[in-house]
Amino acid sequence: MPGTGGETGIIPAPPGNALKEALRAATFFLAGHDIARIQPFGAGNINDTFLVTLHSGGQRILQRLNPAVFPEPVLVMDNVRLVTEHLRQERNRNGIAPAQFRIISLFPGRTGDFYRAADGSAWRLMTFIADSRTCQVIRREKQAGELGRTLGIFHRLASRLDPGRLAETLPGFHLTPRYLQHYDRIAASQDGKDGAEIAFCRAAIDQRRAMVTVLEEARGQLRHQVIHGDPKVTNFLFDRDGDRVISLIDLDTVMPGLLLHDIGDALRSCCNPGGETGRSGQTAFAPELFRSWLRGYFPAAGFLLTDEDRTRIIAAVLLMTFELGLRFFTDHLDGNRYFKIRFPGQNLQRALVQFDLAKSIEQQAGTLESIVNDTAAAGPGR
Ligand code: GN1
Ligand code: MG
Repeated sequence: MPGTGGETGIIPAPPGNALKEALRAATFFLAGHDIARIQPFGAGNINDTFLVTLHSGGQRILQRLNPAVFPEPVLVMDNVRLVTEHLRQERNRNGIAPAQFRIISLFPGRTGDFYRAADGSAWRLMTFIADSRTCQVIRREKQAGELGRTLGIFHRLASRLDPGRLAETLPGFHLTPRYLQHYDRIAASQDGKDGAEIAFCRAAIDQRRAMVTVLEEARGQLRHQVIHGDPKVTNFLFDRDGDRVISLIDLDTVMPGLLLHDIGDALRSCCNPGGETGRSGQTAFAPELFRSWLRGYFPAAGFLLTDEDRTRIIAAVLLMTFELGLRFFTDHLDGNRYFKIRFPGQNLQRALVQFDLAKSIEQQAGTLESIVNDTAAAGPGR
């Protein structure tokens, strides 16, 4: 399987080939003599990203879509184009300055939007948002508030786009019951020689089976619209010197979905100061970051939520945390075909962190419930 390192699923070590391929892709978009440097960039779990520096000093982001995850890159590109154009229009209409909410653009290539490599993978070139930085984890309340505010703006700007116009590039992406069925099939084919960590994950899943339908059962009463699909901490760009968020990137998963999918996923990422790669046993959900995030989100987009949405915020955070743990664990059992790993067992380690986080959310459910009630009542977003 290209890009995931074949049978073991470990990322291939020599970057030489990847860089050669990146250079070939870059020259589909740019004249070869304009390119000064290409270097690996970021740490996404799916795609391969490179920073291209031009002799003029300009910079671009070059990205290879992982064909094992995105078999239909044309649809992904169509969605990204449609959403970025819509966001731009709505940003103007809402009087938001471009510098406050920056939106990426795609560069056209010589004969189309993307370059097809010999292995079938698709490459595209995008703007690099200069003077920005990512944070690996959130530790300060102010930063959490900024993440909430920015996702709120994204939801508000996307709220008037007809979800029917977007392709469902990853069908059932947040359909947790579907992930559980897939897990059951994979787990049934295992030889049953479980170590303690595998047994822990199996038990963590079995204990929570009943909750996987919590959003699906209420779907008709929940806000459905275009969502981001992957609002984790590292997809928000902060300005270089301050704590202000200036962009929400990685639009490959923009899709019709529930606002609660995004809210749950954003909070499970933001309120875990240990990070997704932290040590299991040391993971805890931070209620003060949760409060700040909601204080940022509600005034920006809280009005989009129904009362039914509001009462399920904690259920959604728990569900998205559990879902990601389930996805990591299933991929570990299945030979790491989906999420890239840097060392054997990394997906198991990632799963343990999410299951620890789920437990921490459950233990604090009462506190979190009162935080939702206090912030929702106080916020002008209602
Ligand atoms: C993947 O591509 P990246 O690293 O931004 C995944 C998300 C997970 C995330 C967890 C298309 O995102 O759903 O929440 O890893 N993206 C896809 O880190 O599956
Ligand atoms: Mg992504």
